[in-house]
Amino acid sequence: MGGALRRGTLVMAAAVVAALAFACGGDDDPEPTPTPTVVAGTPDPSRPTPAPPIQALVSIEAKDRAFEPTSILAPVGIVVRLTLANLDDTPHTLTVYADEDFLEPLPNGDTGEVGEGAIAKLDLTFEEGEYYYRCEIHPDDMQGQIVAND
Ligand SMILES: [Cu+2]
Repeated sequence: MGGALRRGTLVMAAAVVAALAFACGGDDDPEPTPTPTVVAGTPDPSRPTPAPPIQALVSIEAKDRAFEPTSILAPVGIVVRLTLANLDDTPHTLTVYADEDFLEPLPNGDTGEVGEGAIAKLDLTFEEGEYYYRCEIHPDDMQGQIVAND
């Protein structure tokens, strides 16, 4: 009887040691965080990248040489489609910048000239912060601000 009890205790002790060793082994070598790869340049037409889904829509009008609205709240981290409807009889652009001095245009943030009666779109993903847009043809008259947050 006594011998069987000792054997059981020894087996228990061995199991505890194994569990501790396993726990310690799990602590080192954390998985390295993969660095996001940014692919620049012209997309390869033979391997089209599926566009991310549009998840928010913001409509902007250009009328009487003014934007409406001139202040936009945008969500962070999803694709926001900005449309510019030009209701004037003169061309406008919708051009988005990361700074209020209009020195850092966003990639893919410029519609180019949008003619009379035409509609153009920009698909942008914002990080938290403030962005600024203007018409490149009437930069003093036509400006607006985008505030992006969660
Ligand atoms: Cu304009």
